[in-house]
Amino acid sequence: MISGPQSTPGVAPAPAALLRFPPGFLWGAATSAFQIEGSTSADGRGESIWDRFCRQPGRVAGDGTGEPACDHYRRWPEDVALMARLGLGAYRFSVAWPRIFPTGGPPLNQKGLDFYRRLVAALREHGIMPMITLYHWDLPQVLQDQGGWAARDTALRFAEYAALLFERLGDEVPLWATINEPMLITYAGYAGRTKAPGVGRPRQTLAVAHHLLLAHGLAVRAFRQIIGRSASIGMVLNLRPCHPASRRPRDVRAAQLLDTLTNRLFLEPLFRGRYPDLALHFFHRRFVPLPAAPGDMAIIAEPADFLGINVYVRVLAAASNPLMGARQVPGPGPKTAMGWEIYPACVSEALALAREYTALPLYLTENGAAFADHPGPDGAIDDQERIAYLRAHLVEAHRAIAAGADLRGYFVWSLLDNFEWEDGYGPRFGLIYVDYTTRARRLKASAQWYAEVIARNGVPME
Ligand code: IFM
Repeated sequence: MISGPQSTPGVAPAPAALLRFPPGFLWGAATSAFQIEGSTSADGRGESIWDRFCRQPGRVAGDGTGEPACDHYRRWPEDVALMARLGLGAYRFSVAWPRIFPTGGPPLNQKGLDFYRRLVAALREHGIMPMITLYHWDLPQVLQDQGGWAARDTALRFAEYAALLFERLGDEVPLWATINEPMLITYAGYAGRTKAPGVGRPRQTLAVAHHLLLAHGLAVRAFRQIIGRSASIGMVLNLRPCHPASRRPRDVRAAQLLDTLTNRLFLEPLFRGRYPDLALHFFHRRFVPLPAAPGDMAIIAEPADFLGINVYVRVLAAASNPLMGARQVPGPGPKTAMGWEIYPACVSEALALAREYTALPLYLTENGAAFADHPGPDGAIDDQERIAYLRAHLVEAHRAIAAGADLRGYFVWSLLDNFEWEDGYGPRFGLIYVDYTTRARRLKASAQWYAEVIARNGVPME
């Protein structure tokens, strides 16, 4: 049910100062399957690593699970109608691999595919461009049981899954992202334990990163064979501009190290076909193996069509003990409900970093913030902090375009409040408020504001 101050967002008189974006700029919002769909065992869906992770006590705040999340699997028509009311030009969502191949590989689960076919058709009917992310962290558990991303075979299984989707949806989906945020999968899911599968083996770091990159490259090759150039494909990296906490040479080196391990470890193989020397040296000294086979680097560097960038934060780095080399220190700025420093220049800095490596078109595939949103006495959610956040970050995007970045679009994270991984349902990132008791949706003030941005193709500066 849609409730609240819900008149279709009107187009107010033009504000005095409007920061105009280039004609055709794509305005979107993003979600991912596990975070919104629910219905985790409906229609033959297989178990994912996040289903398993959520069942382990203490892993997720409030014992949150993917069930029923936003119940999007059943309420998707209502969600598409809301997107249309906002005037979204594009919607980035992910396909749940375990709905397509419940056991990781063939046979196809037709009912799972049909769900996405219907969603894509409805988006197109409303003039909303679908953008599919193939992998947003919900690996079939069966594949994790065989080693997950630490195993080379997972990259081959991913290419098979990607090819199936290219064959079945390739004509209708203009934008495809392969893997979302390989950096977090690598460090939080495998080297660390905070995200699924929660392995906690630092020695798997390079194997996981390499297989994710390989999976991307194999998917790009399959894409060219099946779809060619009539649609576009790219990787989505979360880039974190790294700054030294002081001018001391030790802190400067710490920032360089963190920049290499978080950003360049992924940028350099994708765009230069090699791993950064500093990273190889760092991992070699820690006995972390890199299981690269001959020919892998050429596959990884297979030319894509765009780079997607998710950006939320910068990193302030200080020197630490010799084992780690660097540590992150809190920034001085105001914080979101995630405790993340609000630092809008992270947008222009991340775009500049990407441009060191590629002249491909760029998309900001995620940017947004969690705040403590509550309906007021009249039911309205007046999230002025989010509006200020989005405005400040869009100003930086505009600045980057003026400086020459070929930025083609911007996707707010997120369309809906949703399951925020190990933080459960506490943080609310949505433009649309979700009542977790009734699952009713309600547009926040930021949604109305964003609708105006879209309608004007520009950011009102007052
Ligand atoms: O919710 C996540 C999303 O799944 C990936 N990028 C960051 C978001 C906020 O943490």
